[in-house]
Amino acid sequence: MKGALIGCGFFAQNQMQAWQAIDGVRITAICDRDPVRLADTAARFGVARTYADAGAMLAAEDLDFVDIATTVAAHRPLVEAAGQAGLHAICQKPFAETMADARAMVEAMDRAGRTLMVHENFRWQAPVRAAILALRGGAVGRPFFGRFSFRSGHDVFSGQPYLATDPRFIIQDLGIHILDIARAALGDATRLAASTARINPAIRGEDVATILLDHAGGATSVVDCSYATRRQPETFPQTLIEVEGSAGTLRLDAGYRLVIQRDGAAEEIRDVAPPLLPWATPPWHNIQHSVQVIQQHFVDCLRGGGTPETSGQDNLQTLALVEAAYASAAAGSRIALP
Ligand code: NAD
Ligand code: 89Y
Repeated sequence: MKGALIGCGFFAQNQMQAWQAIDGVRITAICDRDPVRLADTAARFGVARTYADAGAMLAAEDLDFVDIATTVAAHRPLVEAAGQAGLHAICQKPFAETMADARAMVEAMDRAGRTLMVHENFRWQAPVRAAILALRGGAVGRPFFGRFSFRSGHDVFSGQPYLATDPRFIIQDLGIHILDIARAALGDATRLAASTARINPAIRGEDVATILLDHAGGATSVVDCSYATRRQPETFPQTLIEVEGSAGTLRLDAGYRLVIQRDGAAEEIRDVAPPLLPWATPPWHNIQHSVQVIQQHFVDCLRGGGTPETSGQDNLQTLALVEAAYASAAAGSRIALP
């Protein structure tokens, strides 16, 4: 399978590492409008065919898929160009800047009859996946409460400077993953209320968000995110989870410890730490491993004809939660989801 990478920035380096580890897949061409990043990535991964313009690359190359690793503003035109070129596509999160763009992207790829997956990788992190699979397997019976928590003071701005200057920060960048985990664990939401704050005076957007969700299945959950939290141990980039159900309680604790307590049974404690891949660097190794897992899932879906769990269509629901959270925080009201 031949793929091309568009966007050779900070996070794409992980995607390139992961592609190298996936059997039967090769990234044969790469594109970036920044010549330095393009040349560095080409040299690092030994890619000979390089382009400054994605359209020129799609016209010249014989490809099966594109991996879109640019920031969000370029996602819609690039996904549409992939569809027009008859290619499958993976697109980084946040999928789109607006719901209208996201729907147009899904429609474009449907019209082209090609697979569109959003690189929504947090639900594929080994510890998070272990918790989701336990819940889906009935570990706590019928869930009635959940808490999905990401609180950190890690400096994410040095690697991703746009996070400090974009008008939207934590919900669009990080909360989107935690909302997606809440969906994967407890199902879609019907109503949401959010409040936000900016604690760090050096950034433009919000760095704290607390979101209350009503899920269609009857559970209530809290998604709380912060990049203003000073505490030890620093848990970046761990999502901590608690779910209470009719038959027990599940916790994903700091240090990748999954604890399941069921009525009348001894507490079950599992070490669900992610593996440290040879190319990974702690503490990012949890995220880096999930990149390899989600890209393998994409390839498996293409080979087997399946629909990715985080397809473009599926991700419309996650993006709707992001939009509703900003709308709720701005209006100070609870928002019903379509
Ligand atoms: P970045 O700014 O470091 O890199 C983006 C690159 O894309 C830049 O080199 C830029 O020149 C290039 N680019 C932009 N538009 C282009 C176009 N039209 N044609 C060619 N090149 C273009 O950004 P980043 O930090 O690597 O983030 C990229 C995306 O990855 C973002 O959407 C971000 O939210 C996401 N991300 C995801 C995770 C995750 O865990 N899933 C983690 C970090 C970042
Ligand atoms: O961009 C973000 C993401 O998707 O995961 C962590 C991150 O790099 C910083 O919040």
